[in-house]
Amino acid sequence: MSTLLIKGGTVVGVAGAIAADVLVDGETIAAVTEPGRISSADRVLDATGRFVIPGGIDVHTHMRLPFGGTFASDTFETGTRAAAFGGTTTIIDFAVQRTGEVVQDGLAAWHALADGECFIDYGFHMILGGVDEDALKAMDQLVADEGVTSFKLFMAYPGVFYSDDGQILRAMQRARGNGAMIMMHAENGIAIDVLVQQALARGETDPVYHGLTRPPELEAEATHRAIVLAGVARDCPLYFVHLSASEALEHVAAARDAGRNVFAETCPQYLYLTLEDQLGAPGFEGAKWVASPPLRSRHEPHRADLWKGLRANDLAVVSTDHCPFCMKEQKELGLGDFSRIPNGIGTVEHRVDLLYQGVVEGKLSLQRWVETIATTPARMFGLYPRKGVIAPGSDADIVLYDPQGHTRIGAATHHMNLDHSAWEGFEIAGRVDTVVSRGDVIVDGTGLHATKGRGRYLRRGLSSYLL
Ligand code: DUC
Ligand code: ZN
Ligand code: ZN
Repeated sequence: MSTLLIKGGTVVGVAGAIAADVLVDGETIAAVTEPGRISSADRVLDATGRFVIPGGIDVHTHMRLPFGGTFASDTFETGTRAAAFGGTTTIIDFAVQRTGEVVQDGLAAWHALADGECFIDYGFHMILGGVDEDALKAMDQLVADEGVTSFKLFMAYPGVFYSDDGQILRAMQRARGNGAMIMMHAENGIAIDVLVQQALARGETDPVYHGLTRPPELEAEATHRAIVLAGVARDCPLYFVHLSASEALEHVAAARDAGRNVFAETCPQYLYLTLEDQLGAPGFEGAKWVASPPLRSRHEPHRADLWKGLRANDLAVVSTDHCPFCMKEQKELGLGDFSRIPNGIGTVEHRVDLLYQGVVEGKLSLQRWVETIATTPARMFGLYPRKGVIAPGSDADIVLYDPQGHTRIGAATHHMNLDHSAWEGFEIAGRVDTVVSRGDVIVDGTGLHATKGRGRYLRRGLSSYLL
């Protein structure tokens, strides 16, 4: 097996930043040593001036998600290639069971989409679009046999992915029994649909009304309701996806203060973008930023509160909710009717950089950057210590990050299969320099050095955070 020595860098982990060399043997980290201790290897990477961090883990992506009569534009091939360029070496995507479908068939369909296509390692959560007796049994089987240990439910999207409170409670009770994590899309979809119909009846059809008909109160209400239901299910582990609003965060913080098994993630779009600046762009332009939950108002404290929540660990993870749709022929489906715009933003390539910008701006410590983009995601979803840490025995998924580098984001240079960028013109005071996945240098300054299909399916264990 060949060896790789990463020397002269600063290894950053949750415990701090130290000058250290990293020796990789085959696919695995063999040693983390004081600088200069090992002098030779089959290949040497000079990491002088670079941060050496665990590869990014994006636990919330939607490659080829069927939505609103179309499919998310990234395949597992294009999406995982883009992720690799951005320093992400593992994704967890959402397999889908639609109402009336057999859960295992949905999982098989997602394996068929990903198998042989990925540049990086990947796992699956399961979206349950129809909680019934068969789906509940399937939860046990997926946890026991398939390495799928987390299930997403929707309090939004009536008639599509929506689960009612009874279905949610039953899934939570099952999860309490088998150790799975319930992931919740918390928006009151029934009330939202009323507001949407009222807005359309008034002739309010522009993209900005997507945001105005999904107010923060309806995210907060659903968040609180889910916390109550999980409590009734004997404190079933509960993880809120894409938390966007201050009021929802307050409910999560209160539950955590009370010692509950409640966790949450946010996404870069909620940390940086706003209803007025992006979603409210003139004409149909705002469609680029139609996602659910929506971008929140710049005149309310959401963004500052989310950064605070990240520092305080009330928000444990930053994922992307990567769900790209092109303007042409996809977002355009909602011309003249915002409710028909496919929901989603493409960010899988930029999460590591966008969160590093938080470090540059003094909103996040270096350690917390690594913790929220890699270490906690691995622990939360049963991949630790195989992933998420630079330590002997762990997979050699490593990013060399150059704090002297510079990144300018835009559609002309990104690798996602997307005809625009939600991040056009964003500047980052840092740059992904080299990306190592299980010992292979898959990206460096000269480009991509990997073939599709090298990425492996990850059977995940239970969350490390379970009591
Ligand atoms: N939100 C989105 O914006 N897109 C896909 C699904 C979701 O919950
Ligand atoms: Zn969602
Ligand atoms: Zn999502």
